[in-house]
Amino acid sequence: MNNLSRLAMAAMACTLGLHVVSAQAAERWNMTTENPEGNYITAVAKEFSADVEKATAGELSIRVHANSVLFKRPEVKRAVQTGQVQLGDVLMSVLGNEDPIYEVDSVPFLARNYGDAQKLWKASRPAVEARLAKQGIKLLYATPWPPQSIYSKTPISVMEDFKGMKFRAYNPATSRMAELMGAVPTVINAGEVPQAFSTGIISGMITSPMTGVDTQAWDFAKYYYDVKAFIPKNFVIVNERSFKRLPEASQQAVLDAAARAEQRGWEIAEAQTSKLVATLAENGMQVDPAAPAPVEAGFQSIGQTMSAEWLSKAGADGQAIIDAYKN
Ligand code: PCA
Repeated sequence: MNNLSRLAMAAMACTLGLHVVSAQAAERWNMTTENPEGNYITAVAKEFSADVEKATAGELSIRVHANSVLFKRPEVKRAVQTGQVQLGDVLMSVLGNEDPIYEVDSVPFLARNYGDAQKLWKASRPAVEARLAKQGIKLLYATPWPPQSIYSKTPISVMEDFKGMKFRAYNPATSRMAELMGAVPTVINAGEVPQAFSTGIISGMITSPMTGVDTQAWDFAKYYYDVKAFIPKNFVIVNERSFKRLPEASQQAVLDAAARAEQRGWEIAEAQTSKLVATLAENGMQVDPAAPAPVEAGFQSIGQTMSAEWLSKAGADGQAIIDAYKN
């Protein structure tokens, strides 16, 4: 080693040393979140971060990176698992192909209102936590989306109106649903929805009024049918090793802040839903407070098919969740 590289090494060691000292003073984490500013799931994440910082008196600070700038939806879980980022917020049901337990909240017509969705979450949470724990991931909290409803460029009155329609899917369950509707599923990120509509890649979708407002759906879809087919959730997960490395008091502070975030998320979702639907109408969409009867019936039957399919994939664990949910 020449003198110059020795000098460089010494300088590096010095920097590292300083880094360790400052890390003891304050741990800095990053959190990747999916949604844009203005989305309440992002707001809950930011409040969670502020809450943790306050509760740990600045010992742990969490920087929230919104709008999927760090990782896209399909990459988030792996990024947290491998420690590329400490914390991630992601749609739980995007993991449906990995394990059907993750997509129980996306079985149409199983839980269509917040009360039922909360019961379903209570019944399924331990199984979700157990799966994540096996992969070195800890679940912190989950936030519900508003109920999922239909957006379309053209009016819908019967199930045949979906036939051949290019229909956006955002997880395995919505792909399957589109197929059963007779539509053609196309996977599109939420951020790319406006462009996909305007270029004719899709002409219909099922999502929440929150995502409708985020994407300004009135610019590209005229009709909204408030089917309320299911209530999916985003969950916030943390790399277990990073978590365990925190002082015990900070670990507890994170868990307490997570519990508060969970409570807030469900309250905000419920409080905002009707306002979000009203925003769609105010901007000129034709909002139907329910699906036309034949469409409601069509979804009912799709729900039955998908429930049966889900149960056969999810096995005894799945049955136990449904039993706990129904009791
Ligand atoms: N919005 C997300 C998932 C569910 C929702 O309401 C999306 O459309 O991608």
